[in-house]
Amino acid sequence: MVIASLADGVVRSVENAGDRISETFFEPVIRLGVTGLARAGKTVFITSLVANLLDRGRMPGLAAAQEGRIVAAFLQPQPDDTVPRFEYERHLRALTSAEPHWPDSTRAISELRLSLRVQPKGMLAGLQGPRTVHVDIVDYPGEWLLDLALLDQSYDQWAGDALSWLDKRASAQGFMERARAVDPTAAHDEQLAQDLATRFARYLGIARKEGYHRCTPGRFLLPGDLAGSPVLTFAPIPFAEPSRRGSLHREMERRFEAYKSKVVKPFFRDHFARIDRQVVLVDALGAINSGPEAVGDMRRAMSEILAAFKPGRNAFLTRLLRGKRVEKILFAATKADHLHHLQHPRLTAIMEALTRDARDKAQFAGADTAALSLAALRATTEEMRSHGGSDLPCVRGSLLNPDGTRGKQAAFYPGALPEDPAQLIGPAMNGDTEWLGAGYQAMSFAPAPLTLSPGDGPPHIRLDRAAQFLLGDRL
Ligand SMILES: Nc1nc2c(ncn2[C@@H]2O[C@H](COP(=O)(O)OP(=O)(O)OP(=O)(O)O)[C@@H](O)[C@H]2O)c(=O)[nH]1
Ligand SMILES: [Mg+2]
Repeated sequence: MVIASLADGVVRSVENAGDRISETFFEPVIRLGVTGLARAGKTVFITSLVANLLDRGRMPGLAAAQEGRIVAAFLQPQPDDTVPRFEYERHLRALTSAEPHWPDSTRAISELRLSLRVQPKGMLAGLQGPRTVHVDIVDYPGEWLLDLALLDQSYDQWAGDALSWLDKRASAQGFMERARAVDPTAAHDEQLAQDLATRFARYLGIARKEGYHRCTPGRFLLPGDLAGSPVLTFAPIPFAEPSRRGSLHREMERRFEAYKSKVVKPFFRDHFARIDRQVVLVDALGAINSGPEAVGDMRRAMSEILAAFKPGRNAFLTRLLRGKRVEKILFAATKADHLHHLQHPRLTAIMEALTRDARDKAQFAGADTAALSLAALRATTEEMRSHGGSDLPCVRGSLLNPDGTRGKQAAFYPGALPEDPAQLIGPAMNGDTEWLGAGYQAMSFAPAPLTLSPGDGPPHIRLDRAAQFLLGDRL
């Protein structure tokens, strides 16, 4: 333990020194983390943000762009050699081809460096030439932040918790039968361990489809190159004294600890601890459409995710960060183009309410936070339609076919979001199974074919405001 924590500290301070030297003597680097739960809109957000920073015609809300002080923007090789590059060109091609389609699901960490040549403003403007600011954008799954809570738990605490919620869910009964039948004191058997882990992972996949967000350990759903390795070959099993050497229980315990030290800690040390600014994307409309349970579960997942941004909550993280903290956190409700702009303030209010507790605490710790609703890639236009004597604010777009292709054009009124977010959060926290009164319906739209004028990036809603909040003060 002591050796591990010393090593964490040393790596961190060397990195700190490196960051500081390059900032003072060379060119400032902003590390921008982009996270959110699966399908929140991370890939589309980064692709459109980068395209709109390269061609800034649609970025009036970004002051440096509006003032004409960004003289050049270009992509460069990223500084981290072992992190996959964010496949910007491929994702942009998907969104802007003649038959545009949404990019594939990504589900792992990736990184991209965008460099901006910026003319300083104020007193120095006339004296200095442009300077270079690097923006390192890091895309990582929000599920990985949920794993932070595991660091505070022993195997038996985690397994006990997991078994108690699995017990209540009908779709987990296949796994539960198997788990109840094992003898934890029997000698470890690799076939059995693999069978339990496979069933457990399969159940987590079902839970995700059922709309549950808190499906830890996070890598069971997104194993990447760890698939099949012992750190992912464990499952919760009941506790029984004594836990003997060589027993199934002891091996499960050992692998759980290995998952914490070889998977969870390195992510926080190598990636999370180096982030300066963070955007947390939330598909709030999707959750509202799925019903109160999904909203309640999302609210809990959000507060667990945001716990990672509260310094002091976790001893490992406190030691790792050593006083460094994320300076700005933006909470953004994505896919706002599903709604007429008249409803956007309500969506933002819901976003604020979903993250209120966590926001208050993060603010208290010195981070500057904001909430807004945006669409990284606008797929609809707005129109008013008269219906039963009143005007309904609608959006129009091409519906998305189940196979991902573009279907017919339709105008759509999703229903009214409540003015008071408590009307959503209340039933969600009470465990209601359906919204009372008028429902809310979501629609999936296909990306629209684009004809971009020179100098313009893809159409969006409030992406410039997001960029101003996240980067504006450093440009
Ligand atoms: N209308 C609209 N739909 C969007 C927008 N952004 C994302 N979507 C939809 O949300 C889906 C998921 O977006 P991604 O950017 O792939 O989400 P992600 O968070 O990277 O998802 P994973 O990689 O699977 O975790 C897309 O396939 C679109 O259907 C947007 O700005 N407008
Ligand atoms: Mg993605």
